[in-house]
Amino acid sequence: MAKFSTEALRTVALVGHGASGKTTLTEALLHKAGMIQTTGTVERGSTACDFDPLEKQYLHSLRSAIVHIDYAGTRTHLIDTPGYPDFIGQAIGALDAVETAAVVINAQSGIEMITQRMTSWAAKRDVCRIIVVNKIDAENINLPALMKAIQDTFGKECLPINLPAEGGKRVVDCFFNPAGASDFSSVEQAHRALVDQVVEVDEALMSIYLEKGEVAPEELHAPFEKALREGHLVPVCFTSARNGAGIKELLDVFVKLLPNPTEGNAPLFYKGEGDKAAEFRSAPDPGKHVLAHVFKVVNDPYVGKLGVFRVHQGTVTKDTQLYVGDGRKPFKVGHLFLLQGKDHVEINEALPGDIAAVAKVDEIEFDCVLHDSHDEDHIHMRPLEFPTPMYGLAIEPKKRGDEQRISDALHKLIAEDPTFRVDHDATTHETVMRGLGDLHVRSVLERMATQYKVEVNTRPPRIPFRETITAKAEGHARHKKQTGGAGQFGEVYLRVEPLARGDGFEFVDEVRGGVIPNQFIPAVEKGIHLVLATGAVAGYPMQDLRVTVYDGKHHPVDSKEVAFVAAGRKAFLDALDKARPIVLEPIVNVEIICPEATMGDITGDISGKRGQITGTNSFAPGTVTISGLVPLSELNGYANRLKSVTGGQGSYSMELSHYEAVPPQLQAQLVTEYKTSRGQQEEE
Ligand SMILES: Nc1nc2c(ncn2[C@@H]2O[C@H](COP(=O)(O)OP(=O)(O)OP(=O)(O)O)[C@@H](O)[C@H]2O)c(=O)[nH]1
Ligand SMILES: [Mg+2]
Repeated sequence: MAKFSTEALRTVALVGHGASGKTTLTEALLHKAGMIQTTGTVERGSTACDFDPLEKQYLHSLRSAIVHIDYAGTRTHLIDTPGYPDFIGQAIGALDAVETAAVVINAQSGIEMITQRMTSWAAKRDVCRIIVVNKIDAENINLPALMKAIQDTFGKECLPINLPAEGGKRVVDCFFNPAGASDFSSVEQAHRALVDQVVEVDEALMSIYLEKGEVAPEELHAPFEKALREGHLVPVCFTSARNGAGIKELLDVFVKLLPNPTEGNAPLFYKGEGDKAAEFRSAPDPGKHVLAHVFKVVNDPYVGKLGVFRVHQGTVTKDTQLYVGDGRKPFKVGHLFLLQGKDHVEINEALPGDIAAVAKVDEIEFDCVLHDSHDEDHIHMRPLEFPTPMYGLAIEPKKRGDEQRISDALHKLIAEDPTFRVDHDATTHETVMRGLGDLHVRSVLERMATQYKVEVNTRPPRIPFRETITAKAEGHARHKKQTGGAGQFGEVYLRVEPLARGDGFEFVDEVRGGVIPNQFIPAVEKGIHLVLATGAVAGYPMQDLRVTVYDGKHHPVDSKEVAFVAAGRKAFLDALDKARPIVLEPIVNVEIICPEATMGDITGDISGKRGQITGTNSFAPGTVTISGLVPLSELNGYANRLKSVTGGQGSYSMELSHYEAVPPQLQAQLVTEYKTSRGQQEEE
């Protein structure tokens, strides 16, 4: 197999909203470069990147897929990422593996929510950006208006590097080409705008340019890369993945203009822990110590656990011994793979800029750093921020005895996906899986069934209500038991008071003169915690209150731990009776994407659910994003509701905002439910 030096490598992540054509574009690029003989389609499930059975079923990419394109003496490692909001975690992860993010925009629907999000994510991570306007063959599109919208939204540094010609059948280059015919704007103008923008980052070149009025394209290479690195230039290309327009030109942009690993922004690493961590940037030098970052973990049904990594420094060969993070024991690479969708090719070495994979190394986890020297312990990459999943579904095994297999499957799925979580609620005894949305959680369930052959029953999870108090109160209890031999004695006086929302629980010991001996104070606190866990009125854990123990009595013989646990518990219950306890509920931030025509119905619906609209945004013509604060308890079953209101066009995601008191009516209902369930338990 041909070898490519670091300078001959390119790394690109295709990001952007769902259905903008990223997977189809990857197919067209692979075909044009001669890497595949025929182009597959998403609809037929025959593409290199959407190879997973679930992707074929959903007609959406669910995970990032990695291919390589060898073309004109270079190798481009290309990552096709999902654009559906539920699977955005995969796209965020891919940004750490590349020099360039290519933001794909659907010419038909324009700038959409994920277009915007991924563009700002890429900028935040110092990744060079280009914009690819795809589907230029489609009917009813207005490219000049879209170009203006791109500049209005993302800045004047977004400049066309080629332009559609012959009614979108081909594109004409505007960087190396100073003139030519195009469908709109003018090649000459676009060329000049690019040169003007590029020379701005190089003063010496600028004065030559001002003097002569032109500079040779070769002289522009270094400043072009600098402009990309600084975000001073965001080139815009046009393509049709369907009729092939602009595909060769996009490959040429990869080869001639996109940064190789020595020209991009080297990623930020931290050495050390906490405040003492020092920042440094890796050097794309094959002779240095190895630093590689695992940005994707996947459990492949055929090869087992696959750790996919990007080499940032040093050379990884089959014989390299690699440490995983701070692990003491290295593993020998043995087999090193280059990925092409679902296929793997064995390779001998991976250089800085290469994306490769190792199989069956249990210690490898998402986001770990692989290195070849103990000096490199405690190294992390700048942490990525992922959205907090709140969309929940409670699960239980369909078959008894499946618990262990379910837990194993969930562990593997959690390891693959930073936006998927499983919580065990100690008070409700529920296992709740949480993801970013309905499709996300459903895809996990289907994967459990098809890949791991375990099935679970699901139901809406119990809402994680909490309790607190709203008034100050005093409590007192004396615990005394005399049964023949040694007795039990303990007496406690305490005070409770509300704290601000989110302040948790505070325990204060103000006992003076040893009236409760020091060694029994923890027993008093233990008694209080017994009540905290089960609540005062409706069976939910309590928060946001302070308990101060200030007086009591003991007995030299009969005082013991158990007596003070009991006295603490009873005194606390006594105080709670008078402290006007209430139930709190979680409020979530929701983002709903829906067709403009359904906006009125949706905002009305949200208001009817005790929700509050905090903003509406229209990124793409015809589509709006509605943000709001809504009680989580009102959103059970919302996926189906939204589906019916929008005819399946809407989607939503949510994350926790804060806790608030429930309305009195709901409180009364929760208290009754709790009393009934307790009554039943006692009967049993
Ligand atoms: N007319 C036209 N249709 C296209 C073009 N590119 C892709 N499509 C179609 O658009 C739809 C979505 O294409 P995908 O490649 O799955 O889009 P994607 O960006 O990968 O979508 P996600 O994986 O969900 O993020 C498919 O029906 C494609 O056939 C294009 O250039 N022109
Ligand atoms: Mg796709």
